[in-house]
Amino acid sequence: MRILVTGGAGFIGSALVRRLVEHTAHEVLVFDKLTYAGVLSSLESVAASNRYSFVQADICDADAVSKALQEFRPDVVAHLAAESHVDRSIDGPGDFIQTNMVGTFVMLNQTLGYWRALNEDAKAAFRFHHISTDEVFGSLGEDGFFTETTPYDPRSPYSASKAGSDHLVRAWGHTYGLPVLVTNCSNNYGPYHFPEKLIPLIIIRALNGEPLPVYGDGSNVRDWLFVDDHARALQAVFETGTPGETYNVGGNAERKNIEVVTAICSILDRLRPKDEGQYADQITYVTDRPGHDHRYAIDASKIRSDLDWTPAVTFEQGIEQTVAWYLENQSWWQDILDARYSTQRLGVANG
Ligand code: NAD
Ligand code: TDX
Repeated sequence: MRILVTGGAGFIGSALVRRLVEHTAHEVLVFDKLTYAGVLSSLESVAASNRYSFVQADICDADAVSKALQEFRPDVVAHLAAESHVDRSIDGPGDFIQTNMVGTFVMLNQTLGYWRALNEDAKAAFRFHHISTDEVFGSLGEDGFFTETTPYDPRSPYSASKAGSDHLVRAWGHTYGLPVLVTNCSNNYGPYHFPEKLIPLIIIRALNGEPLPVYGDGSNVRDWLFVDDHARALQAVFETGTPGETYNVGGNAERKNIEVVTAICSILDRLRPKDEGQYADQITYVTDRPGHDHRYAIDASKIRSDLDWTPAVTFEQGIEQTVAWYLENQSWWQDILDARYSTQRLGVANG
């Protein structure tokens, strides 16, 4: 198949592209603006493949989207391009509305025009796959799980913009018959994760001897999904999922933030012991994120029963691999620290 991947230079997009190029016969076009979060070196291992190509462009640019569709002629659009960081959405929501909502509208509208001109077989086989988040469902208490039918209740500018984009995608499916798929997944982690996110930020700051900021009391819970497991789920959904359906994807690995941070510290104590003391000595509780959602947890039974997908990597295996990857790939993250973002606090709303 020919797969157009928006946001393919990002964390999850690049994991999907590496998987598709290295483990399948599919052809891939990455369509990416290369914002602060787009990292071309994450695609180095596939750059020489003749089944990989790249175009630098904005999903809000209808002409650029149309040109990419007409020239590449995809069977699948895997739409991952987004502004993805909750803390940045608190500081500057405008880019989130623009890229996540307006950009998704442009992708849908241009894709619809392209799709309508396909022959009947190609039309029936085509998929527009929108990659979204469990944050659209809001915040859970101590019990319960998000299912595909949980009502939407987004609470941050980021999750509200993703909820809006999910609604647009389903509307294009219902109204125009575009064969759409939506996946809502939990917190991903793994190699090539941008240093603004909790896990890479903690690893890098620990190695640099800096305070490890835990928001609030550290009791917030996330359901951690290893990024390669997610990439495998995405492939299963666009290859075999039923158009019009939504699939929740989760890691079945709920952890409190403080448990994640202490797990990283103890792995580092073993793999890169400090001269004096332990990494956990650097843990510092800081002012909470405004509107901080308490708990996310996914019920992934639908994708398990319908598409035979389950996560293969446990949290203990995944976090060990991830810490080891950051130890072995300092040049990847040091370039980002030097040029783009150096792990400072974001998202403290100051009125
Ligand atoms: P990321 O921030 O690492 O990457 C986003 C990519 O999109 C970057 O390469 C960036 O350059 C590109 N991009 C941004 N704006 C663009 C625009 N206007 N036009 C073209 N390209 C643009 O994000 P990620 O963590 O890889 O997330 C990918 C998708 O998965 C997003 O839609 C996100 O909402 C969703 N998601 C992420 C997680 C997670 O834990 N990371 C969880 C659930 C859902
Ligand atoms: O320094 C920190 N300290 C801290 O305690 C940071 C950066 C985060 N946190 C907390 C906030 C969250 O409870 O850790 C948890 C994880 O934070 P993030 O890595 O910012 O992820 P989150 O806000 O949960 O959102 C992520 O998962 C869902 C992705 O960024 C989203 O794109 C995805 O939709």
